[in-house]
Amino acid sequence: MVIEGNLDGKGLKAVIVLSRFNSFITERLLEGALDALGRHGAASPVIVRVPGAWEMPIVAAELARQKKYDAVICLGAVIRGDTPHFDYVAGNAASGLAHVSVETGVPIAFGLLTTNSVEQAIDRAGAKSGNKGFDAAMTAIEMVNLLRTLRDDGKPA
Ligand code: INI
Repeated sequence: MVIEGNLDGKGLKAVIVLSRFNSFITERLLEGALDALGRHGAASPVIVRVPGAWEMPIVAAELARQKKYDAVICLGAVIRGDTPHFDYVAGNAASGLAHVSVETGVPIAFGLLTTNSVEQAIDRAGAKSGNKGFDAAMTAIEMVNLLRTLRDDGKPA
C-alpha cells in the first residue's frame, strides 16, 4: 500500500508568511505561491508580512497555534553576504520552522531561499530554476491532504 497526498486544494485554507527583506525576490515567490494555490482550487490565502526570515518562526508558531489554517507557507530569501550573518538568519529560520511544524502538527512549507548570490535567488524566483514559491504552495497542498489521510484512517482517498 502506498499512502500519499493528492494535489487537490479545494477548500484548503493557507496562510502565507512573507518576508519583506529582499522583497524584489520575495514578491516573485508570492506570485508563484498564489498561482499554485489558485490553479489547484484553494481559497485566496491570508498574507502576513514580516520584516525578515529571522522573524518567521515566531509568526509561523503563532499562526499554527491558532488552528485557523490548514497550512502555513513561509516565503523569504536569505542571500549570503561577506559576514557570518547569513548563517545565523538562515539557520535560525530553518530550525525554527521545522520545530514549529513538528510541535504543532500543522504543515509548514519551507519556501525560504538560502543562496550564495543574488543570481541564484533570481533563478529560483521565476527564472531558470522555476519558482520555489510555487513549489512551496504545492507541497503545502500535498502535505495537508497527506496528513488528513493519515489522521483519518490511514487509507488513501
Ligand atoms: N533577512 C532575510 O530575510 N534575508 C536576508 O538575506 C537577511 N540578511 O542578509 O541580513 C535578513 N536579515 C534580517 C533578519 O531576518 C531580521 O529581520 C533582522 O535581523 C531583525 O531581527
